[in-house]
Amino acid sequence: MELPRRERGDELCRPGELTAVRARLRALSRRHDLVSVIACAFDHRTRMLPFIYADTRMAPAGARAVGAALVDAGFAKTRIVLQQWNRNFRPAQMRLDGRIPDLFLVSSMQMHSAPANALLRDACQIEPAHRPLIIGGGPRAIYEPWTFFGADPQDPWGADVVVTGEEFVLLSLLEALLSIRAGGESMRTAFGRARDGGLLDGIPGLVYARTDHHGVPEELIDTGIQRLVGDLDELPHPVLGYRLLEPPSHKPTLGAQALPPDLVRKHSPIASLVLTFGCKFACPYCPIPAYNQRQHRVKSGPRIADEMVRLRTEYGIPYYFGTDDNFFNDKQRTLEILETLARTTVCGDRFRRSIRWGTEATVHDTLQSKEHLPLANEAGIRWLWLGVEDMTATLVKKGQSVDRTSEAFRALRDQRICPMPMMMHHDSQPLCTPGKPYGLLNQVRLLRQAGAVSLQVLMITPSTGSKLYVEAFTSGLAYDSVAGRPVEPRMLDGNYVVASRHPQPWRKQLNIMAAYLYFYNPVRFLLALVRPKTANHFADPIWQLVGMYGVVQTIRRTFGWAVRLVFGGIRRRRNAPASPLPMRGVGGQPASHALRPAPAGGQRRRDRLALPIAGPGGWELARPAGGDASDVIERPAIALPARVDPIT
Ligand code: B12
Ligand code: SF4
Repeated sequence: MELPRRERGDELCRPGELTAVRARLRALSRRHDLVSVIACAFDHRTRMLPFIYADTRMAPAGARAVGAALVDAGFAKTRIVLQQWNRNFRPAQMRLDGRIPDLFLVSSMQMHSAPANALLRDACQIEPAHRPLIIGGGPRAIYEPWTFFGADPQDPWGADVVVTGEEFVLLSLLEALLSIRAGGESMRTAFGRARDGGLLDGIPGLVYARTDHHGVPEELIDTGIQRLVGDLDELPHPVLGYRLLEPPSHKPTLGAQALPPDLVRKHSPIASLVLTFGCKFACPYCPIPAYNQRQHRVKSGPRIADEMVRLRTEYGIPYYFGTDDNFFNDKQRTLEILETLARTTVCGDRFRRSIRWGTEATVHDTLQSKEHLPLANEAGIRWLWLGVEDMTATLVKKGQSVDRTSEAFRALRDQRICPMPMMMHHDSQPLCTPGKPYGLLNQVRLLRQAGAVSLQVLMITPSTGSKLYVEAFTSGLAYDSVAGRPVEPRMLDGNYVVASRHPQPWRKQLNIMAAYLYFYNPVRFLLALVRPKTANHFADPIWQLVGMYGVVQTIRRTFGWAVRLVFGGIRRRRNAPASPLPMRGVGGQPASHALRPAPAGGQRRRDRLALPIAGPGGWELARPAGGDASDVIERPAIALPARVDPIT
């Protein structure tokens, strides 16, 4: 189920609204000496392909954006702890400026839920009188805010409030709290008063708990879908966030100083930067268009140039990754960005000599902008991740085909831009189809021939906030456990087969390994040394080396799951994950972020689901079936231990 859409015309903040709240907070902050710690949750068990290097060497933009917003608002005593670099960090022991922080913020993706919950639990060990106000946020919060609240009265833990939106929501919350906070009052107490006085209910994008007198949550209140900031130039500058990073360490406590600017590049040589948000396509397995309320939001060319140049000169960061959903989505606005960057110089040097960057786009839009690819080269683009998914467009149609994909790859290579395909494996796709381009290996081969430098192959997996999400569960497509081992959030990354109708799902798991091994291997490495696919002679072999290391990690981590799929009994789910606590909107409205069951398979719904999908055993089978068969076991379980790996 997708996030509901706000009323037409009311999706965006008014122009200047974020700038105004930033200014008001700056005035307010002079009277409040706040200390804040932001922790970015990271489950190290998720380290494998396709992002084995970028996952730890690119300080996440979300936590940095929150930090930048706090500093910009006047709260300079802020530190960002990345579990990527600090896996032993314990919030109960954190002190900054000699104090227990006033605010403790946790940023988490869904797959990093386990360490995020451990952080929240640990923070709740702090005595209530000194406990910081605990705020949750990030992609997990956007789609499943209830997961930040413990529901067991015997074991209370959790956030005080969850932000289901972006900087504007957080800053609006802080403004509301600081406007009533008495001198010396804790932020948590001020929050309690604001909540009980209804002060938070006018800020869309929050979920908070109403608690009993022991502090145990009784119900969750959802203030609705956030308003999005349309003009991304209003966002605080990302240069601020890099000043706040906690240096890598093995200690549970915080260091005396943040990472010095001259060491930022060493630990985070790639900077992820928000350039645009949104995509005009509507792939049924993707939550992005609904999250963006079908809006396309952009930064201006001059602003992007300023961000990259300042990050390059202040921290020395040479590589950038645009967090775009589809960079070429709007040709005119893309051209404006590219033209500005191509004109910009960095310390007298041409932009593309100093700054190299990559981003994501679709095959269709890349071809639409084909004649502008020389400009993209001038603007410093060196890598383009393309959502090819399935070259034959059997899984989903978004303007790609074997010929069009090859054409786009050739056009990119001509401009020294590395094409980086992202593929989706699905039930109806065989490993190999001799003489036809449908099989997974056939497509990988074609992609490499066309110039692919890296490869992403993921199994199609229910994605929170997508159209198909709830139905993947209610139809019994999604697994609950295999051979007694539960499907955990960390496994929802597409690397594990956790939703399939294939009679031999282990084949799917092995297919992914085979595709990676076919692409990254010592023979190809040697070939890349003599006949690289890239203009830079070293780039192709280096990608091969990183890829080979990644393949080893992927096989090491997922092979056991393949074995379970061979021998184990599969228990399927019949219900989508939902809040164990009652959830409601403000004024008795339904809660916008509570997943509601999909309507029982009427004709209209079936038609819509079947539209982009074809092939036996694929997602078109994901239709509600009658009865609750949550405990259907397809093969007798053998006695494999239901082991759960330690988090670190
Ligand atoms: C760049 C990116 C990556 C990068 C870097 C990720 C990183 N850690 O920096 C790489 C390539 C490594 C990556 C990998 C993966 N990614 Co990714 N990635 C993205 C992408 C395109 C941009 C993320 C970003 O930086 N956005 C910009 C920042 C500013 O936005 P943000 O993080 O959402 O933060 C904002 C708000 O959420 C909020 N916020 C964030 N934290 C907090 C905390 C608090 C306290 C508050 C109040 C607010 C708040 O404020 C921020 C500012 O607006 C997003 C899609 C998207 N457009 O967002 C997917 C996305 C984050 N990725 C996703 C996924 C699934 C993955 C992978 C599992 C894919 C895969 N199978 O390999 C892996 C996971 C790897 C791993 N081990 O962690 C999903 C997460 C889904 C979910 N519900 O958790 C997303 C959302 C895509 C999607 N499906 O919609 N990814
Ligand atoms: S093209 Fe990519 S970003 Fe756009 S809806 Fe499809 S999967 Fe999502």
